[in-house]
Amino acid sequence: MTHHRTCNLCEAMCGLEIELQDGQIQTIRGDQNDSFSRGHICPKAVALKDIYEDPNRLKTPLRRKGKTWEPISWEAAMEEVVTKIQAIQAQYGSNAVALYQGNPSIHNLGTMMNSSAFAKALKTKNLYSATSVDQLPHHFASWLMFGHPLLIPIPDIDRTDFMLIFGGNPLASNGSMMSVPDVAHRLRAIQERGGQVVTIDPRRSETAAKASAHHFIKPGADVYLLLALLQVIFSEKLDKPGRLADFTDGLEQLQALVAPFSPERVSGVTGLSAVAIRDLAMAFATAEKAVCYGRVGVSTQSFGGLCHWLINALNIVTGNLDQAGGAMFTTPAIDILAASKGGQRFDRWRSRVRQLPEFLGELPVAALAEEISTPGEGQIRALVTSCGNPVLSTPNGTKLEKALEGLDLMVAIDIYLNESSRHADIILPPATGLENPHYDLTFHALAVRNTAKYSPALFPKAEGAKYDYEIYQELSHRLRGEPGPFVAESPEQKLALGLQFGPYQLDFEEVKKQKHGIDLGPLEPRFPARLFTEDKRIQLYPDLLVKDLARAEQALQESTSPTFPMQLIGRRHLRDNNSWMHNAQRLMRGRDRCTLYMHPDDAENLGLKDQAQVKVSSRVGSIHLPLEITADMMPGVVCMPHGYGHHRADIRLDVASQYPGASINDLTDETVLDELTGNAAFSNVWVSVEGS
Ligand SMILES: Nc1nc2c(c(=O)[nH]1)N[C@H]1C(S)=C(S)[C@@H](COP(=O)(O)OP(=O)(O)OC[C@H]3O[C@@H](n4cnc5c(=O)[nH]c(N)nc54)[C@H](O)[C@@H]3O)O[C@H]1N2
Ligand SMILES: Nc1nc2c(c(=O)[nH]1)N[C@H]1C(S)=C(S)[C@@H](COP(=O)(O)OP(=O)(O)OC[C@H]3O[C@@H](n4cnc5c(=O)[nH]c(N)nc54)[C@H](O)[C@@H]3O)O[C@H]1N2
Ligand code: SF4
Ligand SMILES: [Mo]
Repeated sequence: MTHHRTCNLCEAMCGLEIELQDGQIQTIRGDQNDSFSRGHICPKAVALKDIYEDPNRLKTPLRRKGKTWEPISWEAAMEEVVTKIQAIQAQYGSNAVALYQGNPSIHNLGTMMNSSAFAKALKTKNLYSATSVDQLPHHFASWLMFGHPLLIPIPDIDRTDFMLIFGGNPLASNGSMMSVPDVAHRLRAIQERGGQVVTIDPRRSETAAKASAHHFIKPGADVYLLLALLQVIFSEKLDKPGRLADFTDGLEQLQALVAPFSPERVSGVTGLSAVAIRDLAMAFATAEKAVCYGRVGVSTQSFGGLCHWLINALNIVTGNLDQAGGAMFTTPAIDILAASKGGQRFDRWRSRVRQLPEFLGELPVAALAEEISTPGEGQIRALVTSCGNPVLSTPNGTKLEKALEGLDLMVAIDIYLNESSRHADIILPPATGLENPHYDLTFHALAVRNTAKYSPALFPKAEGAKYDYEIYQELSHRLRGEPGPFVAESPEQKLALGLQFGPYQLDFEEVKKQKHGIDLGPLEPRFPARLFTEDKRIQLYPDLLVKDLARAEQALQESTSPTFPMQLIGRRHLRDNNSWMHNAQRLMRGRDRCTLYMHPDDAENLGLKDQAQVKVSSRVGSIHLPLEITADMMPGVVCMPHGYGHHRADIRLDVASQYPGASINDLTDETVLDELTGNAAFSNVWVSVEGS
């Protein structure tokens, strides 16, 4: 039997062709007929089989019993979770319970459709997610400029002549905030049609190695480069917003604002020569179709909000927004934007301890540990995590780990007993991956073509297991104290309605029949109609962002610390997926990937040899890992992957425990944020390195 589905592990939405014999998976290949991915897959897709078959994957609820765990029934687990949450809220108020939602939430239809109702049923303002260690700046800029946090510009990669990439490494990540299967081919095609791909990155990444040009930049300095690129474009009179000028406010103010940021002024702070900056600006502005795209490297830094504003500005000023070959907006078959309106989304309440503003109803996860461990009115006493591993994925994981130990109750909705869920009192494991039907609500809205695809479940859920939507709905039902027995509602009904009332009015039964997906065409210009701003105009000069520029000006004066003279940045590897796929043996073969990259000159100055064990320290802590000397690093900058640190005792992960690595987030600093958006600033962490 052959089964077709979409891989739900990353954002690329690759079509898979899975061969089964006697109920066993024989092969997992790329689906050549998939309308979007055209046969592309990466090694992680094959690990879907490993996750399905993994004996360490949890299938029944667990309750902590001292240092061990006992399986319990769903009824007992649900009852205990809800009774304890209600008791804690009765005693300490509803905000004493917090929720943290991690990355796989967005890759899971049942979670996508039910977790916000669950959050509402918890009646708490203490909502946290991986968004604040990832992409808040994208949403912030889109909200202020286009009126909706989800109206994200997507590079029209298949038609552009010039793709300028800030802080993204799609050859390792397969693209992000840009669903783009087989990105390597699509980037090569730009070059083959005479165009250019240029990367700005403190590391000569896998993508940089294939690009037409790469410029090293000092971590966190992108805001200055972006200001200077705009300055050159205006001063050389290369600004040509075209039809965008009819519905854009603030062009002249922006021109005045960037005027002081000449290439000469920012050369030192960015590490690019003034000539290189000027040439880059001219090349971008004179390309017929160009797009500037920024991702994790410019979102997870102190000026993430400013960076994404200025990236959008660069596309607008050069007439490349909402234009073929530029940064465009999707028309997804289910319009997730329609469900929520624009309006005030920021600073409606603040975190208790550090007074950090809420955005989109969430608080920065960098504040979670202190909200748990600081006594006083409003202290968090109970935490529910869902699809998340914050001990490894949020800044100063060590501090969070200690805080978790002090909770009255922790519940983890998770498929593994891992670094975070091991602190839970109760773990509720849902069916996952191949056991779930799938539709990418979010990623169809972020894809480089308009597409739609539904995947049926391949396997039934394990006996006695629950689907994620059943868990969320039942917890919500009980928390709300609804009368009568609980009846679960499958996500398919809502999916059918979303498709029927979406822009293409698709019939769900028809969508189901198209097992290779439906291609709904290239991205089309959508503005001004699609704008969510009240006056249907683009706001190029938003107050909050303009004011925040003062912080970047201020930082220009700051000097480095002698104790921690080097900057630490992160990286991703093709065979890692954040923190949670290291239990698949086939992904772990080969060389140790959890190493510290360092430039040869720095290694020589420090007297360090390749493969030596080194100690890396920051304000927050120290870790040990092997050194890898490489000229691909910018001098003064070191780099390691995130998602490792599986040495934490007593977790039952057979393979991952053999590849513990060290956690970068035992070094990253929870006090270093993009102060405007609340996003963690992983690229602005200063460290020292010594032999160990
Ligand atoms: N220093 C540094 N830190 C980073 C980053 C970085 O670049 N540098 N990147 C950040 C980014 S972009 C992200 S998105 C975050 C990710 O941060 P998190 O989302 O907190 O971490 P993940 O490693 O994705 O953990 C996913 C969890 O979900 C569980 N899981 C998997 N599938 C399912 C499922 O179907 N249902 C349920 N209920 N659980 C499931 C896994 O077992 C695992 O515990 O990390 C961030 N942390
Ligand atoms: N294989 C694999 N794929 C993944 C994931 C994974 O863990 N593994 N995670 C998924 C997730 S959750 C996400 S969010 C996406 C992320 O997708 P990407 O954004 O493409 O992720 P990275 O590979 O981390 O690329 C970030 C780049 O930014 C650079 N960088 C770091 N600091 C700076 C800086 O200050 N300025 C500039 N200009 N560059 C900087 C880094 O060197 C790196 O090359 O990937 C997704 N895909
Ligand atoms: S690139 Fe992403 S979607 Fe495609 S096969 Fe790999 S993990 Fe799955
Ligand atoms: Mo992410």
